[in-house]
Amino acid sequence: MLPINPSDTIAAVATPPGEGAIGIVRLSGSQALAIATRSFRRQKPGAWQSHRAYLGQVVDESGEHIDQALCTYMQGPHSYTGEDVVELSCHGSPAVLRRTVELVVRRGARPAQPGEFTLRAFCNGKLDLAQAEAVMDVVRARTGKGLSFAQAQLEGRLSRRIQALRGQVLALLARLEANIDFSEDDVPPAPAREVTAALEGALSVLSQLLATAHAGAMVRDGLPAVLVGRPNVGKSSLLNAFLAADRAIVTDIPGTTRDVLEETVDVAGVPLALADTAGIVTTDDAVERLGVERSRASLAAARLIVLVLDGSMPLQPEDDDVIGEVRRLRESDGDRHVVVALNKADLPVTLTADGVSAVLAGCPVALTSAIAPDGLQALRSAIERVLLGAALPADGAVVTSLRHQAALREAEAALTEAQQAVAAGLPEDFVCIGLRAALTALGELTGESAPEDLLDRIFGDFCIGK
Ligand SMILES: Nc1nc2c(ncn2[C@@H]2O[C@H](COP(=O)(O)OP(=O)(O)OP(=O)(O)O)[C@@H](O)[C@H]2O)c(=O)[nH]1
Ligand SMILES: [Mg+2]
Repeated sequence: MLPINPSDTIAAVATPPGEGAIGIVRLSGSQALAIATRSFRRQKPGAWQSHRAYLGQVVDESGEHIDQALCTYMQGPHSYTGEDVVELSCHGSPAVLRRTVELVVRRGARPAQPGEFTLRAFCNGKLDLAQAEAVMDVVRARTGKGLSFAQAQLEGRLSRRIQALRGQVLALLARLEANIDFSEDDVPPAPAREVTAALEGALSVLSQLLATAHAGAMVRDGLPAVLVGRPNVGKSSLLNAFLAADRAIVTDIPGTTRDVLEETVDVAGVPLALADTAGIVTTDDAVERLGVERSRASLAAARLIVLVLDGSMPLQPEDDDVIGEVRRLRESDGDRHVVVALNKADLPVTLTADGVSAVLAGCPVALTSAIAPDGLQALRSAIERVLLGAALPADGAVVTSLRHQAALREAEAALTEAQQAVAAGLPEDFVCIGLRAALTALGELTGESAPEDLLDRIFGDFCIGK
């Protein structure tokens, strides 16, 4: 998606739908100020200065006041899009915002497409593609860690690593191409040792970046998780403890929860879509049976299973049934994580971690209490370990997007082929093919070589007004 017409001035509401203290209508393009001056009457008329806010009224063609507003003018290129930008900060009323957008459209603006402001920023060189994507990640971040990764990417931390890497690969390519073009002894050939070392350096940067991708994606996208177990072990109590809120009904009657209840929970910066489920049990009660079916569906869909057991009593036959189901699921898909919560640890402990390991080997077991202060600490740490593994770099570049991960893997494969060509003593042309493919893959990440349909996909996913 290249801008439909880059000379159009675009307009959109930039704040969320619904009521708010303030709602902003944003304009970008060469006519932004002209349209604003036709739609906004300043309280103190005068010359417009960039990066100043002016109080006045949004006024329609007949002179009717739509709303009092603050109008901020940002002259290009010193603006978000790189073009002239005007923001009208009105009262956050859906009626005011709709009428204001309709007015500026009648005055010559075009309604913006989703992501079109950021697309313009990208086309005007204000942001590269990875940074543009980070804008949406900042908007959508659900945990503090997700936000700091998105901010780092927006600030250019990943882009700089990629640019440096592209620079190294380009230098090597230039060197080899010079050899091919002037093979009549003018240029000494690059020794294979040197080429190999350069390729190894680039590959090691790629593998450092890729090592962050799994955890980075978890933090950005989260994953579906489920609390399962037989009735009365404390699943709903644990959900409430995670949320520090009285969200799910808790009673001492087995079979309290009938329906699946899902909430987002932040564990070590990973937004878990955590489902509390009905206790899994064989029952004649028709309603409970439907609940158990839903529990099984949530269990099958989860990437993280928190198997809850009551540590204050020995394993019951119903526990064994649930353990068997979890074990089968884990064996059928190794990418599914399981953590055991040995709950009610505030009571005298009967069931131990060793006892659990004897029936379910290889899963971390955490002592939990839904009622004790800090009763979830061990469970949180266990989840962090199974999901994130080794610590992520606090200030380094982290790969969070699957698209970036795929581009880096492509670059890695291309450089590996180049390395094999060197090792096999193939002509330099073969090495150059690999280097060029790596450059294209890296360019797709930052946008230098992004095809139009890729831009369509990326910016089409943005919200309107961003
Ligand atoms: N002492 C103690 N009691 C707990 C703990 N967690 C839950 N309970 C109690 O155990 C009983 C059952 O708790 P729930 O959270 O409703 O259990 P559940 O697994 O959701 O039960 P179902 O919805 O019936 O499957 C309630 O009386 C809770 O107060 C805990 O950590 N310690
Ligand atoms: Mg329950």
